[in-house]
Amino acid sequence: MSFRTTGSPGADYVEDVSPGSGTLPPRAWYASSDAASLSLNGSWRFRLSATADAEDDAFAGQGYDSGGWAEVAVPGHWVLQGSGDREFGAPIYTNHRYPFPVDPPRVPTENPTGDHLRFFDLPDDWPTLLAKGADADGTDSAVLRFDGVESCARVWLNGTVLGEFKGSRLPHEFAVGHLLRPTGNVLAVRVHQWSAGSYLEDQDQWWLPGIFRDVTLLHRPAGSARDFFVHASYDHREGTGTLRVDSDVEGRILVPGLDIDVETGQVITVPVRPWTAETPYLYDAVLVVPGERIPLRIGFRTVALEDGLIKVNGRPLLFKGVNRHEWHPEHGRALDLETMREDVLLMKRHNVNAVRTSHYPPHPAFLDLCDEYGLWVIDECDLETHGFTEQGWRDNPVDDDRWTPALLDRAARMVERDKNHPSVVIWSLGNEAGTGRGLTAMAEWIRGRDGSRLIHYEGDWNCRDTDVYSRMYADHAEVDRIGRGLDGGPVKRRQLPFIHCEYAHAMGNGPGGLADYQRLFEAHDRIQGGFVWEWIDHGVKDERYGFAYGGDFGEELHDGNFVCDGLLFPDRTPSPGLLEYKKVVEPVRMEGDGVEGVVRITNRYDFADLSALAFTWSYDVDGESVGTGTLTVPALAPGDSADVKLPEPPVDVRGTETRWTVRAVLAGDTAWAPKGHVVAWVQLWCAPRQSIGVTARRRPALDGRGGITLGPAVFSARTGELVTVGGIDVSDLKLDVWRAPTDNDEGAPWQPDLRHGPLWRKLGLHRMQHRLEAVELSDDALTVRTRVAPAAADLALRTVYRWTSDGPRLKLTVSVTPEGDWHQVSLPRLGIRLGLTAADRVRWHGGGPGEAYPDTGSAAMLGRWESTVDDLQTPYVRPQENGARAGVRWAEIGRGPDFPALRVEGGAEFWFTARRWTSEQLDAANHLTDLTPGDTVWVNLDHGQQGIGSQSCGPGPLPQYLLPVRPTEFSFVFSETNEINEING
Ligand code: IPT
Repeated sequence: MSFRTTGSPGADYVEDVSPGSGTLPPRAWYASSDAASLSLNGSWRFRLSATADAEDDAFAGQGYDSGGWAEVAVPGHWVLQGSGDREFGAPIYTNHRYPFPVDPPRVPTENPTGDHLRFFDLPDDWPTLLAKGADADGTDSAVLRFDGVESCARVWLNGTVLGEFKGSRLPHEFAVGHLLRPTGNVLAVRVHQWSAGSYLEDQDQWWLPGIFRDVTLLHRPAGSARDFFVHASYDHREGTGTLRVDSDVEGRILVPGLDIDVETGQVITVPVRPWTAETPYLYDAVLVVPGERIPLRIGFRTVALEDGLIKVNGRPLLFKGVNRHEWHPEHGRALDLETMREDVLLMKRHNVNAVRTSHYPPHPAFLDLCDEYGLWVIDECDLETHGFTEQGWRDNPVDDDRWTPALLDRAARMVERDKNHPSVVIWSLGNEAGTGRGLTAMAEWIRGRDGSRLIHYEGDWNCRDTDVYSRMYADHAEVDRIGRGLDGGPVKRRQLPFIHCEYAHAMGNGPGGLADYQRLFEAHDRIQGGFVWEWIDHGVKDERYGFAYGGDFGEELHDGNFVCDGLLFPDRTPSPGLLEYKKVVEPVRMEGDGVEGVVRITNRYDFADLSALAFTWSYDVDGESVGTGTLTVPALAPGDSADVKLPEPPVDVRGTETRWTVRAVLAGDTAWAPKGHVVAWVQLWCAPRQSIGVTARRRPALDGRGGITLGPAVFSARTGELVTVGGIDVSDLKLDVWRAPTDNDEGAPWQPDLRHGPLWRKLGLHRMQHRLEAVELSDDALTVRTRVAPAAADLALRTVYRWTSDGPRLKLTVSVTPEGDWHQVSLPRLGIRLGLTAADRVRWHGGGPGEAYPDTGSAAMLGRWESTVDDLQTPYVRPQENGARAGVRWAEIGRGPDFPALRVEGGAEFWFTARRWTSEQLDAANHLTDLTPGDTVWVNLDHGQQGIGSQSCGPGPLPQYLLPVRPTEFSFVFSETNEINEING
């Protein structure tokens, strides 16, 4: 006899592919200005069970004693709550693999199930209100709304089961008016971590069960609107907007700013200011129906596919976008309004103009913010079945008709909820779900319901269902081919615009190559921009590690720190990648010739003129500004340029490096940044740097105590190693070619191209041995000859250190000659490293203030900068090479006031890095908490660094950013200085 047919008898709905039962049809998300609502957020009673059917439904009834239950915060994920010892289980991170057997629609018997209870009384005026409900029996007089529950819930109110639903990041509503009581209401929600819906929610992120968005009780008065659709288009030829608001319940629509007062369903055309992400003009309006007034913010804009281009209001646009997952390091995907606003403000301040809501519709309030501050949105449906790739996409739900109702339900819940947002210009069917009839059905439904927007889905390489050709992680060469229309593909695709919906994988240090992509995006009309992967690292705040990533919770399967691949650190501090992106996509291009004193200014906005910006100049001598002023720039229209004359240089300084820095700044306060905020900048040379000469005037001499003296320095006579410069002790100065591989150096295992990190390690670049061959004293130099090579290989770098001095200064010339077959290898870095004790502060003239590498250096501004050693570190969640300052002319490092500092000048400009641990320690660390500062500060002075690329999910560094192994000579000049005294902490 079989008595167990499904994983959970009594909970059959869990494995049912249908979207649910008992819920109301989807509709627009809005806040009524006069119909009451009651937030049920807060502390809820909570009981966790190991399986879906461990407990019966007695808890949902009146009078149940839940006194012994725990409490959780709603919105929230239970695995991120409870006591520190993971009282309620732990988060699981997998990229695309399902953390359970692939046996659709079955889910594990072990199915963490959270019973939630909320007791509430109605506010005093509600009983009377409810009596005047939307229908005679009061059924619809109140609606209970869940904005997001992962992954499946059954709901009871006062002991009556309302229904079940799936679709975690979508709203679900029940009519509850007839069940409400003035006092003592019991809302019971049983939430299952795993359900058939989990197969559709295989996004690359933490699996986080719980009621993670708001729960709200909405009074629905008789004659309330239910659903409405705002159609607000813009005719750019006429300068007019056409408005029609369709509403389930007839009423009037009032737009005071436009003198509009018309009936719902009526079409009206009037002159308007259009909405764009650059000029987010919204008209306050009210929809008045017999039962309520609904405030609206209307943006007039028209999205069209025309001449093979995505156009808004008649003009093609260029997306400078990011992929945004919802993330908070303590609350997971339960974001509060201020965190959402912070995301939007950070985007606007970093010149980001678009968001793909990867890979599900965000909290609806986020879209209100996008409307208000101005961001283009690709709204993506809550759908990903990526794990089916493990079985060659066999049984993929999107190609199985049984699942189509669930897919259509998800499409409808997204479109209906978000249809009134001007910021949403494209609907996306989902992400990484292979191909199949279900996707076509979704596209057809969406097109039928809303013909005013375009449809996106990256997996549709033939563009069968979509209006835009979209790809992820295409390399630069392919993007160029696509731009030139040489990429082939079916006729339909060839006529469509291209967007790079994911590119520039921002995992760890990087992404590299952004500027090269942007040049291609700007060069080809067909390419309408891209969306960097991704906005924020999903690190989980953790006592043990600072921020935890995959594997830190003992998951059976996990994908490590692949979940930390954002432009923001988990605490929302911008990473160098975001600063680079800001510079690369800046909306004003400035170029020119500092000697001639002319700067060519081009408006790179798609819609706005330059009237919101002011322009300033600074004249810099050896990195220090000696004069500033403003520039008068015409309010150029989008795409227009003007040549603007710079003033006469304020000083005439020969023989020093001089340059202009021109900045475009906000002329006044905006909603997203204050007056003076820098939007774009450029530096133009007047006179280049002269490299310093050191004439060899001193003779090295044995000091009779085992040392060799030369100018300010003492060396070991036995090893030829530098011991002191002036009063400063130096240790272990030698050639260094190793860096702690970045995530992008390591590359993803599936990458077909050469992965540098693993090759470096295989060759042994991290364990180079230095064999001393000779210490030679001559009339004017100390020469130390070495052979630097890894065990087990016949590859080597013959390295000669030649030391000379003019008295106060000590010059080191390093010559490196490769031996053996290095032709397939490039080096992580090439330079010297040395140890200093008691060094805390650094001052330098070069790129700053932040780190830069060969293909991430756009945002490094030349100037004089200073920092503590600790502040030079970039806190990548998984420690790796970081913190290099580029284009350094000279650097001084010392303890600070009243102590001597070591000054280093480069023969050529160099890369400067200083840290309290070695590269080997950095390499060995898995979390920031593994890094323990030692007494020595390790300083790297690099002649070269390899670029970063984006191979953790995309292409590696472009060839021009590799550091090939070839005969090389470079030099540094050391001296002792007291100038660091000028730095006062
Ligand atoms: C791509 C996914 O769409 C995205 O969700 C994320 O996983 C990203 O990669 C990597 O961080 S899929 C990629 C493996 C082609």
